[in-house]
Amino acid sequence: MFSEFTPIEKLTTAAAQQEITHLQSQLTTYGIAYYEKDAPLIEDHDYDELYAHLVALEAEFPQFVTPDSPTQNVGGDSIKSELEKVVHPAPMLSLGDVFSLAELDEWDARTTKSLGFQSDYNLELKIDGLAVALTYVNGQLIQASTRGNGIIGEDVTRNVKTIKTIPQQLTEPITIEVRGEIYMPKTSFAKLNIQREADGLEPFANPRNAAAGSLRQLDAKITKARELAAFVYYTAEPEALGATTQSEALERFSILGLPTNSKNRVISRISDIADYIAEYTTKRDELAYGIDGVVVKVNQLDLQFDLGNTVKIPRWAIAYKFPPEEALTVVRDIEWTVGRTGAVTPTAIMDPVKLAGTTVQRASLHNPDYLNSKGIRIGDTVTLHKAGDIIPEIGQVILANRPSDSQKYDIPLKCPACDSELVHIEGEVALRCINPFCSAQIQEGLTHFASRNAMNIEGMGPRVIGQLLKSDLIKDVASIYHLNREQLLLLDKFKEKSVSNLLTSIDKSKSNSLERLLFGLGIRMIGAKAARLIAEKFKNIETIATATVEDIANIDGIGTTIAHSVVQYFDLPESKQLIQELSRANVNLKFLSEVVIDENSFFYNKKIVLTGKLEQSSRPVATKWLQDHGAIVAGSISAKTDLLIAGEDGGSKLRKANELGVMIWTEQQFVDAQAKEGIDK
Ligand code: 3BA
Repeated sequence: MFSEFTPIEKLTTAAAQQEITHLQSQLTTYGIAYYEKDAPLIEDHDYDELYAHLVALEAEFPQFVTPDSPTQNVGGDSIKSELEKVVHPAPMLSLGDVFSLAELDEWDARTTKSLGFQSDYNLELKIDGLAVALTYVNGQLIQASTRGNGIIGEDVTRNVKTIKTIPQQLTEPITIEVRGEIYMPKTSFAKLNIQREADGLEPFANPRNAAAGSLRQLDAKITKARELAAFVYYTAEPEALGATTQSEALERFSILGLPTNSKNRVISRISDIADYIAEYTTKRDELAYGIDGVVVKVNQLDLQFDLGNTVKIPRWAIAYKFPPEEALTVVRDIEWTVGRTGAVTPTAIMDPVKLAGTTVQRASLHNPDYLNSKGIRIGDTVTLHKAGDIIPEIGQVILANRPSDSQKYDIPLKCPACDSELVHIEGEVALRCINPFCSAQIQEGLTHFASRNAMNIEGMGPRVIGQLLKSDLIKDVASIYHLNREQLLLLDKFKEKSVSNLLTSIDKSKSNSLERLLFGLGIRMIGAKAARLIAEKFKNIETIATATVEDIANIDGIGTTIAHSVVQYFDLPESKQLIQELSRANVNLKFLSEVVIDENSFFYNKKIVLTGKLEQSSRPVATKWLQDHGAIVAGSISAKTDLLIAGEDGGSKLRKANELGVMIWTEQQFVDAQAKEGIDK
């Protein structure tokens, strides 16, 4: 977008000075927003482009390089948080980056020339997270710190200790400092932003910012409630590890129990990176985490040492950044929807375009401030990309393409569903409808109650709920349990069979464990995870309803805001009445389940069929294991099946899966994947 810079050779000295000063101050502002506030003002790629331009200008006009230029800082970021400071035993460097294969070839040529021969390279996916250092003494995790400015980081030990995939203890009693990347899985990122939007908060721009914002908290409980994960990829003390290459170091990390990314590959010529890039450009969508490029490292550690580091970056590693996947489209409409909490959110409806593997037509505009800051008007041509590799997001308006008759877009003053006056609650960015009888809020609340992660009432989606409300057959969640056959038969397209199916799933939902109900009630700030923690601690709804803010905030992973919200909810007479009605309808109000389903599991939400004889396990055991990991285990193959696990003598299911092109695993592949769960994810 900034390619319209004046070519450097055409600049006068005065013009260059002006441009350098301007870029320095611009990049400093962007740097603070990104590193300290975890809330970037511009796209990463645009920052990189501006930064590269400043580097080029300063190289040509070194007289204008000031000590406080963003290019002169080891990391470009200063540290102003309230967390304790930690001095890194060895500086944490940055990675140099390139944006084309041609630049990568140049880097390879320099490296080869320096060494005098061609070295092997280890390729790693470049995880979109933030760097941390972990110190283990005699195998025990004793300190964790962020990178900070590379010299001084922030102490995040308490926070990191809440991350499940980072071991508190290694499998061997060694003393070592290791470094890696903390990230937020894509699904966790998407869920967190949905919850934040419902809570009237600004969503995070991407998983990196969400991870940084979650980790750099004074209250470790907040970190715990977020789902963070990590990959370790570096130590400055390879002797302690007993590794001689980067790829061996990764294997050793894994043996020590540290999470490592298993997608690395050793190549002997730089041109071999093309296959790797092509492979992960395609597979990018399926990964549980966001990536923004590939890191190339000289594989032999002694050669890394020979090449050494500059002040800022190692000479033996480089990041190849993926080109931004961007598309142009036209905004045709802005739709306003009322969520279950009354938050009214705008969505841009655009001409459909292909973007990073899917067709996109809608992008959330989050809230009025966001919409205003982008300055979007109906009819505008906009750039579109995917935040954190998943969420479609508008970049900017192409003003040159704005139609001459376009009008400024006005934010609505009234609720699109119930026409009552919308309000801005202090401290929130969201616009809200505060009418408790708003039909859209009721509809959304009921849909949420019946949804898969809440009461999981199959067949009771938004369409059915809409009809039930319209025909006055339900008014609140308790009334779902009073529905009968005759009433349901009145619904559009409902026959004996569909009615009895729906009644069965309603009935089944009565025996759900408490956390599903607690989540389904739609209490402000209570996501599925908080609901689970609260249900597990208090065991039944009566105890929760009478708990104090302090009791609730005592739970690890629950902060006082959540605790207040719970207490406030159960203080309402309407809530007490609702619980009584649910109890009378025989809805279970106790905590029952013991398994936590990890939504980042490979198996989560996958439709899986088993066939043939299993040698290393039995059908019921495998089925239970799959269900505990969130899979939907079905009896027969269809086009919707995600995976067939085939033991000996698969028979007709195996044939059918082959015909339909369903993915097929041997039992050994399944066993290997089982072993990997919780390591790689
Ligand atoms: N490898 C980020 N730096 C990385 C150790 C070096 C390095 C990275 C990397 C410097 C990733 C800069 C911040 C830093 C630890 C300093 C990776 C990734 N290697 N795979 C060569 O996946 N994002 N980032 N981290 N020390």
